[in-house]
Amino acid sequence: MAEEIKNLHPKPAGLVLQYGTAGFRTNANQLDHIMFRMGLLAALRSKKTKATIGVMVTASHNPEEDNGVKLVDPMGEMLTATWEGFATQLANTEQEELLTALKDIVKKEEINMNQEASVFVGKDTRYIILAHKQANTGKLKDGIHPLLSVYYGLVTTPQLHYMVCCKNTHGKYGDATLEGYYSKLCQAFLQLTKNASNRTDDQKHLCVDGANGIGALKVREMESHLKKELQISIFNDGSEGKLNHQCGADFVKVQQKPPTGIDMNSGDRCCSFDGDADRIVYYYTDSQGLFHLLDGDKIATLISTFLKELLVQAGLDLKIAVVQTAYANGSSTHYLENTMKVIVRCTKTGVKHLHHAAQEFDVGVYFEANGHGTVLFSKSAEEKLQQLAEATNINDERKKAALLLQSTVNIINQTVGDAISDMLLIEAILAIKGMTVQQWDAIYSDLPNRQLKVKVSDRRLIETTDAERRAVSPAGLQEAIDTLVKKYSQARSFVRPSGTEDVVRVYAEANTQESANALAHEVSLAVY
Ligand code: 16G
Ligand code: ZN
Repeated sequence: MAEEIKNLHPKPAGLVLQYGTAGFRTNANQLDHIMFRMGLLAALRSKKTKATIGVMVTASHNPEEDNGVKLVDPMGEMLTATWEGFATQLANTEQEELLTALKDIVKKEEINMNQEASVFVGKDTRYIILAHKQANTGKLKDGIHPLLSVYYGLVTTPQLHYMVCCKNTHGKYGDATLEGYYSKLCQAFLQLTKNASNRTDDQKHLCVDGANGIGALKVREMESHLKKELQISIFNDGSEGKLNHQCGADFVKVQQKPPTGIDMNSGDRCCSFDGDADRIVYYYTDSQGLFHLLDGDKIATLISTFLKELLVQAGLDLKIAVVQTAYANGSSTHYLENTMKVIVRCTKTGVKHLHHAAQEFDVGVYFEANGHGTVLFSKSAEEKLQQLAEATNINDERKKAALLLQSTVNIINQTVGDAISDMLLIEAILAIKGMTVQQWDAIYSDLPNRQLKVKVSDRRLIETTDAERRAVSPAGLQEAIDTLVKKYSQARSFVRPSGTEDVVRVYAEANTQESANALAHEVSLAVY
């Protein structure tokens, strides 16, 4: 085996890649050795944790020519930080050092090589689109012994996270199959929507932009489980358009306009997934043709309001919090803190940071403004809910709330943000509350905002603190930003180096769109 490994999938000499915020992501042509080595690393991680590990081949919202890979830890969470470091080391080891690098990890982590390994592998639609002669998963297979792995084929990223968690909790979280996933989520959806009265066909109808990616295929697979309680028109299903090109959640959020390829009438409730279906944003156009975006912040507000009301009705004293990042619109934070009166935490960008912060509460709702998010329930919260749902000595209102909360727990994919699961939850909440998308949008008004990216010679020169809201280097940059921000009303701005692209990102918000645009522009000049 050692000799085989040495010569397989050689790394181009000198190529350096980093396991970033969401794994490796770059042009698909540069990933041959990475796929192979991540297969090896996944097997080691599995031996170390004595559990099943996930490997997802995706580059999310990146353009079609990119690909990527990330590892999923036993409970369906992101790979732990130390192992992200191993992944980067292994990726950048020159070919002749590969065996030594692997042995180093085995030694450092005291891995028992006789322990069996088990790895679940999934992929989005990318490699098919690129029509690679040799599928990227083929390279993974070289790294993991075939008998040790399950190849799920085409799945969304959150579906793979879900399967890994199901496997390692021995079915307690659900069945580790796609069928198990659809039936758990859809049954919960049907339970929840039983509580909605007299829904019209319009209320049951939703337009979904699948970003020409995996999400569209999976929504189609799920449809029959929904028993027409949700009627979905799928656009950008990959049959014509290019993956993520002028469509998908990232495009809609950043461009603040509808995707191409969608046929929407004024007032229609629409949503967009990203390329691997772990993000979702909603939108509609009003009667004047004006576009309205309901992003991750609006989603977090809707969900946390719903949950808080149910907790009160159920008489459950559980600590609920919303976790956001610096990108959260100032209006959303203000509304959550001052009107909703829930705890709000801000963390660095990247799902793992939000996820960890949310774990500190009984009910932790986390969303990035870009639409990635979910809700976490602590073990004790789930137990209390269970007891209440089974109690016989409580009034009907409490009982009803407890049952609704239980179905809510079941509809949510707690392992990671999941466009399909979030969509079902949002649809159920709107149905139960009898709320239109316009009414949801009117809960608070977003402050106008602008995002820009700036190319610099070395983005690592920018270092930040306070959950990326302040720059500590280069010297003078933060002072310059502060001075610019003071020129505008209700303004806020920050800069941070991207974790996925070789750019610096600039965010600005203010009371008017013109001011937000001007501030973003001025701050980007200060970054040079
Ligand atoms: C990755 C992150 C996403 C984050 C984005 C920021 C995961 C699974 N994904 O896509 O949460 O918002 O990076 O990208 O963690 P940036 O650093 O380029 O702004
Ligand atoms: Zn994604």
